[in-house]
Amino acid sequence: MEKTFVMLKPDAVQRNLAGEIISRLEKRGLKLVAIKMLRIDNELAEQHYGEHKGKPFFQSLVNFITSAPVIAMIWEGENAVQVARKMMGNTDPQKAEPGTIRGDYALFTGNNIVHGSDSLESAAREIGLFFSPGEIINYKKELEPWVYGD
Ligand code: D4T
Repeated sequence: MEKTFVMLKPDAVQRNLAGEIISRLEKRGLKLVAIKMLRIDNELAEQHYGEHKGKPFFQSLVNFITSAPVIAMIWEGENAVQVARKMMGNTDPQKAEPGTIRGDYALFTGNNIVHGSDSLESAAREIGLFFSPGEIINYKKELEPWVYGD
């Protein structure tokens, strides 16, 4: 089953939105297989956002993501990468549809409360950056047939 990396950014934690966002992903039927709170340091921030190095918003992005704790997670499910991205909505919350996480809880691109991997390759890279294999829990949930059918 596909795995995706999701991170609740510092603004989500500070604004008490962590439970709400986790609840949405859970209720959709995705399965949480790893979770940790951490304070990202500069080195990890630069690795995670390496593709944006050199862009005008890079430094503010690094400053923001290192400013307070985040919650890093791995969610598993069929087509989990695209399903989670769609639930998050447009990177710019003002363009995100109501009903999406950003469309319901954010107003500014720099503070868009949540990150989700944009491809299977990014998911594998980001999972490797934030988690060791032993931190990923392989388990069964009895409701899976109710989510996916038999
Ligand atoms: P992340 O990676 O945080 O899930 O965001 P997206 O995948 O939706 O969008 P992205 O990689 O293009 O941007 C990464 C991160 O940079 C911030 N950002 C982005 C910003 O502050 N100003 C900008 O102009 C852009 C494009 C927001 C998300």
